[in-house]
Amino acid sequence: ATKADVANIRPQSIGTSIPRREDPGLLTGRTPYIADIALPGMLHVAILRSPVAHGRIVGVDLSAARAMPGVELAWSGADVAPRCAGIMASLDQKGFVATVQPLLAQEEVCFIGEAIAVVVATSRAEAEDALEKIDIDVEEIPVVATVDAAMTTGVLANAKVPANLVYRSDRVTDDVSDAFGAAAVVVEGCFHTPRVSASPMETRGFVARHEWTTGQLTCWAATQMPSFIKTMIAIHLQFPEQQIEVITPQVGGGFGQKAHLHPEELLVCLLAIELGRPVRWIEDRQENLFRATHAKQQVNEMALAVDQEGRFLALRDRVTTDGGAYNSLPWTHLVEGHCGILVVTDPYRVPALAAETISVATNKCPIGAYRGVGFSAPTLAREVLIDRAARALGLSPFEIRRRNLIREEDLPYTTRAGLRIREGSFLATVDRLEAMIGYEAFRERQESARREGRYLGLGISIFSEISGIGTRALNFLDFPITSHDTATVRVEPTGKVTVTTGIVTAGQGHLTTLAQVAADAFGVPAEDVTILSGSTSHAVGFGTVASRSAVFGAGTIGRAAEMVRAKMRAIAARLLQAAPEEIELSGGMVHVRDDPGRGLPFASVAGAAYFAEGTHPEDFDPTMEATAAFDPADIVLANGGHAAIVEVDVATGQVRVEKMFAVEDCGRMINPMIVEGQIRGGMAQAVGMVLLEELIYDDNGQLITTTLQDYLLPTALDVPDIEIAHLETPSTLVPGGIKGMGESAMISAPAAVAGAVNDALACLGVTIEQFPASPRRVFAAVARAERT
Ligand code: MCN
Ligand code: SMO
Repeated sequence: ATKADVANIRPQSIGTSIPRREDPGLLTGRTPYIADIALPGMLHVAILRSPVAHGRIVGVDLSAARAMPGVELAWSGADVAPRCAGIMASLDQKGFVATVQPLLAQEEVCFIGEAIAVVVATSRAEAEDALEKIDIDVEEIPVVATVDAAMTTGVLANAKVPANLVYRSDRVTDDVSDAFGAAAVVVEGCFHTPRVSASPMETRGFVARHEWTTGQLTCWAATQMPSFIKTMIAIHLQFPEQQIEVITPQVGGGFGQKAHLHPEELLVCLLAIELGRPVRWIEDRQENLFRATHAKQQVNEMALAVDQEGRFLALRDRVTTDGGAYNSLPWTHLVEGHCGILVVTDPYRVPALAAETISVATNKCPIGAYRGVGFSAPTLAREVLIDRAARALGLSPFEIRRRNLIREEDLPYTTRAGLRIREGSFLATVDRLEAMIGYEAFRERQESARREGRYLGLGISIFSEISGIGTRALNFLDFPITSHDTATVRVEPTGKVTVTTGIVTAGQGHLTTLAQVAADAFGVPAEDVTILSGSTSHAVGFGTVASRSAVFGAGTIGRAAEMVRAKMRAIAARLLQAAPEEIELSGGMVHVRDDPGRGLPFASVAGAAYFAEGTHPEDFDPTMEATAAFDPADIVLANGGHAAIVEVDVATGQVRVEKMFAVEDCGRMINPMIVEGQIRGGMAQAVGMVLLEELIYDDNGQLITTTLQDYLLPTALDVPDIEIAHLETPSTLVPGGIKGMGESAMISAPAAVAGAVNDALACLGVTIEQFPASPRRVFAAVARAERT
């Protein structure tokens, strides 16, 4: 067997919306987060962060801070440098400029909020008081506050990044000039997507305890990637990996922000080792806004050439990403623009593609992963342009998409960027969305509203999502990383099932859905299965990122369960006097396939394995557990579409989202309720990104949105009713036919909202290409149109 083998799982519990077992703990506040960890003798960390965007550190005087009450230790960059050189983020790609991010700045600080010094004290309050006594002498140097400045001024944002250029890529460079020359319609735009923060409800946090007698380093981390963090601690601190355990009690949301190795995590380990006492760091909300990773800020200069019938001839895209001062590990600056151009034509037949991406360093917080990684911005630009082309040709937005989407007979279809699309229900998605919306009726309503001075708009977006990301998908995206997960499945003597997994849950409900998978693998009820997750001592895994957990959960559990099933079949065959191949597990029984009456309860067969040697076939190995790895044989693509109806108040510039729609095809759903919860959450974030959220830096590189009063997250008041429909095209690459979907709404719902705003204003000749479409921007655009 190979790690890509697809074991058979017959859906039974899969497909049902059983309640989430994590909810009683979450809803009653009994589930612990990092800030709930209290260890005897624990000390607390406060971090001094740079008040300037760019400077040379002349001196850091810690003497007064060290003399403050309760202070156990104070360090600056000079103290840390001999212990750890910093986080080296490199990629084996031609032209990629690696960066080293020190845990505490040494000679240079490169953005507001970069850590300069740290204090450890008996309480957080004492640590914060001591921070105020630290005397820092930082000589300010010129700031690179924008992409334009990065590319024109000659000032370097980070002395180690020549010309401020971290990466330039032109992997797809078809000659598109003929296509553009021959086009009946060319639509183009310059789309700005904002710098946003994933803003998880629980901020980052890390507790470390080093037991000097045993050498054990135990860490409690709010992370999506515990196994990765464990290995990175070992490598960066040259610490024996077998003596590290990373525990994730419950992660209060991550959305990509916690899918990195953060400098603070290594720093807290060093402090715990140095002090021989447990050390805790909890990020506050302000730190989260200016120092946890930012995301998505980029400009897509895109053009689409279309013929008279509305068929796409070519697409051109030039993406410039404002990536901040360093690369985050492991995703680097490539996480946005570069991934984006590789998926930019996604579900459409586009015969020619010329795409270029550059990523530049600025004196801003480094960007990192955020739900919809790479996809959100180019999808928004593409879908808004498709709507514009439809208007120019007098086609409906559904019709133009129908004419260009990949059809059944095109499969497998390889995009110009080299993405092989094996399956997808693209046309069915469009038809379904059109029916849900009631397109004709909407246009009539839009017309009559307009006569009353009200501006309604409809936007739609079609996507496919690279889900269940493993080695194949990572390599396609130019991350030369091999990834697999393992799970261990054990049948207990009483017939209950214990599964250990490397998957860590950040709110997705894996303890429930993975139990459903394991239940179906053995034909037992889900309540007979327990999922153990949350510690690196359980199993290995790449982490809960890139919509991979459903796929990897099903793959690892499916394969490990198959090994244990074979043992159950061997015993049952002997007891029932049948051949092992004839034995099946279902309905809590182990029985002869075509004769369910000839069977034994699952628990009896399990018990026989442990307690009745006489039932064992010759040479039987009674290890009733197995560990298996999984990594899909090819890229697992889910697909779907979104739509939004908005109303724009042209007198105030205010946009209200009236209703949103989603069609999701993630293959077979494990738990439809959880899938719908994922969609709703992502759609709320889409409303935030397109209408509200923006991290704003001024010309000096000062972040001016440092509270949630300035950085506007969507609330229940901003998120409308959401109607959801499902298509189910099972994947052949994954046990149970499952595909991932955790990012889908942030991949394509932003495009739907942006398209709806543009549709509402099209009759005024107004286009909106800069987001968020705040009242100020919309109002100004309408006023500009009225003047001309
Ligand atoms: N699921 C299902 N049937 C399917 C596919 C998925 O029932 N066919 C379920 C899964 O079992 C899982 C959930 O839906 O409970 C999402 O599954 P999947 O698509 O595999 O994504 P992951 O579990 O790997 O979660 C990661 C994904 C990402 S990358 C981001 S970013 C994001 C997201 O999940 N962050 C989240 N959703 C989030 N939801 C919450 N509450 N918190 C976050 O931080
Ligand atoms: S941004 Mo999700 O953690 O891949």
